[in-house]
Amino acid sequence: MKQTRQRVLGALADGPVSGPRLADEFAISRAAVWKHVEALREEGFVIESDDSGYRLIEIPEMSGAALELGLDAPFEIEYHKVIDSTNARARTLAANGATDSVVVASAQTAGRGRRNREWESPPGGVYLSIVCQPDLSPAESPLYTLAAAVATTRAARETGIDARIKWPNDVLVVNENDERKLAGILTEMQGEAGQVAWLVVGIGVNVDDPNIDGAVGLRNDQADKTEATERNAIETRIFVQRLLEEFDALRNNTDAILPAWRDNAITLGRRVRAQTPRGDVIGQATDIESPGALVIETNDGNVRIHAGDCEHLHQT
Ligand code: BT5
Repeated sequence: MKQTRQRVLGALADGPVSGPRLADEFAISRAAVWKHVEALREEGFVIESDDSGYRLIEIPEMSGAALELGLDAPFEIEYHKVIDSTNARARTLAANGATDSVVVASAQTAGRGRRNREWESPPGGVYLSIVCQPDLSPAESPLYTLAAAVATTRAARETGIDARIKWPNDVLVVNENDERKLAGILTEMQGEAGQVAWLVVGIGVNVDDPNIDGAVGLRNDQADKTEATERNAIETRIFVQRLLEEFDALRNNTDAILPAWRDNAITLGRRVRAQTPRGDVIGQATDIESPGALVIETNDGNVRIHAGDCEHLHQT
């Protein structure tokens, strides 16, 4: 049902097409065609009909079908205007056997960060969780967090902003000495006996000014007004599609993840303080090693940090 609707939408996007032709092409009744068109209209698509047939006039900014339209990655997308947490919903889907599903929402009422921290999720943001069943051991799963950070950074940079990755799971916009958080990533998984059963990669991206200390939105970094006006035209639908396409490409080419991460990271070369369960480590961040360890050069030699929070320090 959903697949046929998506194919009807694809045919509409390719040009005006008559009801009988759609019925023929997809071997369904004309009444079924009409029902699909009505359902798409309800989802926000503007579809006109006249003697020559149906004509797609407008695509909604956000909807499951709109996000799947023209998407060059094999994800099935479920869209919610508001949800408690896309990660919570994605975990339920994953536990029921789903894979390559993505839950997208424009607002969350109970968005989560790492270690039970809150992720503020006002309306107009992009909150999404990707469910997958990768052929990885649980220890390798940080690679997917890195891939998500690269994908988010690349999609954000395509909108014209200077996004950079901060280890391990933040995407920042950097202006002179000011770093603000554009996006955060929360990866959750279940696995045993050396194999991940499912993995959920949750990505929260600020779009409009979130009005949160230290945060920035895709549409509101402190660039000059003309650029900012252009940025207002950023289509969140295209941004989400580009993010998912980049993520899909990286998970299918895992050797490319670390080099791409190095290219987009701002943490490397910086003096950092990493807070770990075993105490703080201070030094110069020099590299990232598979599956996601930050290498810090300290007075006592190189230390590898596998998880924790990281603070960029001013150079001394
Ligand atoms: C993260 O945690 O950065 C991971 C955030 C993941 C959110 C996504 S949204 C889709 C999916 N569904 C969910 O429920 N979660 C995921 P962490 O590194 O722990 O950073 C959390 C900290 O970031 C908070 O303690 C605040 O200081 C700050 N923060 C909260 N909301 C923010 C926002 N909207 N923008 C920037 N910073 C924020």
